[in-house]
Amino acid sequence: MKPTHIEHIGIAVKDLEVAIKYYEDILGLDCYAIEDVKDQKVRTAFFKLGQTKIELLESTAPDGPVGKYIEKRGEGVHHIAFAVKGIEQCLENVQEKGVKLIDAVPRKGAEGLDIAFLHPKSTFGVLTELCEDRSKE
Ligand code: CMX
Repeated sequence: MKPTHIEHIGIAVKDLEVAIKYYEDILGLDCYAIEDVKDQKVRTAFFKLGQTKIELLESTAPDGPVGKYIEKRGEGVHHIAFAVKGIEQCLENVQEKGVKLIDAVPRKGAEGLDIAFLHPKSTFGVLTELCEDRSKE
């Protein structure tokens, strides 16, 4: 596996609108999309910086992954997403090397990407996402 770039950094926030204001007014970035990802129980806001995005994540349910994360650890960096080619093969390869997968099979994430998570207990405490954009194929 050889990621091409960091696709996005996911940041858990309590209030999406308040956090968007910081990224826009203080850091000078533009929020170009807000999207509900229902099966992940999050509302997301996106900013682009070069090839990489910042993805703000607000929980829409206390029992969702981001709701639980904020309850336990507070706001902060939630995950790092690496862009890869051939995500199914990548998952097979990392699993063979002993990494615990959260998603053995990719699913649809925000912006229509194919995504899969690796377990933070296998990745030095950093929840790691692999993602592939097949929309232009
Ligand atoms: N980064 C690092 N560690 C994390 C973590 C994160 N984002 N989320 C949970 N953990 C740790 C917890 O602190 C806990 O550690 P300890 O046992 O040492 O206390 C351990 O993982 C288990 O956490 P938990 O709160 O009991 O939660 P679960 O085991 O039920 O779930 C996880 C944890 C990572 C498997 C789950 O959050 C998950 O499946 N995440 C992937 C999906 C996701 O995060 N979606 C949101 C973003 C979607 C998007 O980008 O569109």
